[in-house]
Parts: sequence; structure tokens; C-alpha cells
Amino acid sequence: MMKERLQEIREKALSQISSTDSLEKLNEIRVSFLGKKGELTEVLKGMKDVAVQDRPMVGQIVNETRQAIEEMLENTKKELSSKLRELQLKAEVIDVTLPAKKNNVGHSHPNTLALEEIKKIFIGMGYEVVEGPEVEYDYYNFEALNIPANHPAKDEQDTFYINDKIVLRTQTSSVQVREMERGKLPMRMISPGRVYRADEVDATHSPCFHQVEGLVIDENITFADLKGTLVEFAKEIFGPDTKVKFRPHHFPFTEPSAEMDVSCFKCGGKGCRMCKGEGWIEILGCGMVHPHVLEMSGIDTEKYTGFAFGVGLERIALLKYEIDDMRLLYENDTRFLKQF
Ligand code: 2NL
Repeated sequence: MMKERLQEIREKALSQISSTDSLEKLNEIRVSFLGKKGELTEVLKGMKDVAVQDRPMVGQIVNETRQAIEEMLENTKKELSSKLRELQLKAEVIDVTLPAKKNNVGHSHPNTLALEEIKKIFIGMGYEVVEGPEVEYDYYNFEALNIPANHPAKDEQDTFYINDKIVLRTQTSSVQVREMERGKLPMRMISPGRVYRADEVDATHSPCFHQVEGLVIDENITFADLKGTLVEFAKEIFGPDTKVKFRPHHFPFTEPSAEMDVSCFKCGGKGCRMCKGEGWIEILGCGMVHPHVLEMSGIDTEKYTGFAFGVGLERIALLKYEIDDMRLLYENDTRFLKQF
């Protein structure tokens, strides 16, 4: 009786297993035969009704049946897994000839590009790059630069005041004054950075823009050093054929003072839209540091002289990249930025 029942269970299990096509079903079959309430387990529970002398024999058949089912389950599981894996590999095949997904990379802002170039030129000439605070004492921004309290450059309309003594810097000269005060001479430095003026926005103005100022102080520094340096700068940034022209000017912090024009790099000086028919383009202000400015920072004017210059970063960027409206530099429209 028991023997036939076991044979039946074995055949039923093996036939079910061999017709299975999924791992889930395979597991269900395992549970239904070998689980706690499985068919084979039920048979085992009936052992108490088997005659004592027959038990070893029946027990052996039960074990054999269990083993046969387990083995078949295990083999089928392996076969199914590898078949499924194969199907999956076929379904998920990767076409390596497809074009790659486009990688969106950022672009350097024209200001950044222009500043990198300016820095490279001056670092190449042995200058240090020094930065300083944008919120500055009135003293460093104006007083120490020989701009007295009633000077037009200090006009309320031009400067953002935090309070009586503190302003948003209008030029990065303040950084250079701080360096002069430290007193480490000789010095060759540029100070790039953001500056502020209470200006209305238009194609050539912004309340916040960028400047690069330069300062050299040493023994025997003359206007010839200033010229040599700035001619070299102009040629490096606008091309080797660039000519320069110095026009007398006035700044409270330099004496003598000048503005420097470069020959139009677009038309070579003949006159075009770029230079508004002039053949020349104004690019910076410069001069010999005013002795009073040196004195106020504790520098011995018997021993030292210096030259300084200031250039608008936006002005260089607009010229170099032929951008006709400064506002484009601040809108951060990616259609504009991705051209650089
Ligand atoms: C401009 C051009 C200039 C300076 C900046 C300077 C700095 C120190 C001493 C003397 Cl610490 N001068 N900087 C000199 C000449 C021109 O900027 O158009 N500024 C209004």
C-alpha cells in the first residue's frame, strides 16, 4: 500500500517538475510535496500505521523518493535559471553601434576667459594675483587713494554706502592699498574682482562689474616701465600687430595719468564699426602712483616709485569676443554662454 503510494507520489512529482517553466512554480511544487503539509510529509506521518518490521524498508523508500524529487528539483532549477538568463541576455542586448548619449558640459563665461588670459600674461611677467574684500572701508576705497570727502567720484549717486564708513568698493585699488600698508617691497601685483557703482543698467553700464588693477612699486620705476609693460599686455591680448597710444588724463591717485588706446584689432586702424570709425579703442587707465598715495601707506617716496593701471574686465571680454551688449554677460542665457 505504502510502496504504491510512494511510487505514485514520485511519478506525480517528477512529471510536474519536468513540465514546469518557471522558478516560482518549481518552488510551489517543492512545497506541495516536501513542505510541512506536503504529500510526502503526510505519508511520513502515516508511518505509525506501518508494521514495525516493515518500517526500515518503507523508511528507505521514503528517503529515496525524497532524494529523487530533491535532485530533480535541483537540476530543473539549474536548467531553468540558465535558460532564463540566456533569454534575459538576448532581450537586453546592447547595440554598441548606437550613437552615444550627448554629454552636456558647461562653458566658461567670457569674463572668466578674459580674466584667465589677463592673469596668464601678468603671472608670466612675475606678478602676484591678490584678492580682497568687496565690502570695504571708505578709507581704503577713497581716502587712501587721494580721493577726498568732497571729490566727485565719491558722489552719493555713484557709490553704495553700507554706512558712513563702509562702502561696496568702486575699484579694486583698495586691495592694493592694503598690500602697500603691509609694506612688503618691491611689489608687482594685479587685483581682479567685482566692483560696484550706483549706475543704471544699459548696453555699457551695470551696477556690478569687474576690474583688474595692477600695481608695481620698486626703486627706479619710471613711466617707461609702465609703457613697456602695458604695450606688452596689449600685444599679448589683442595680437602682435597692436599699436598703442597714451592720452594724458587725470586720476586723483596717479600723477601723471593717462588713458591707453589700442589700434583696432578688427580693421587694423582704418576705422570700422568696432572702433566706431576711430581706428583706436580705449582700454585702460594708468599712471605713476601719486607720491601722496605712497606716503599715506607709509612708503618712502625718496626710495620708491610705482606705476598702476586699471582695466574693466567686461570691456576686454566684449571687445575680444565681439559682444555688442554688456547685459548679455549677466543674463546667463545658455544659448549665449554655450558659444564660448
Ligand atoms: C580707471 C583706471 C586706474 C589705478 C587705477 C591705482 C591703484 C593704486 C594707486 C594708484 Cl593702489 N593707482 N590704480 C591707477 C590708474 C587708473 O584705473 O579708469 N579708473 C577709474
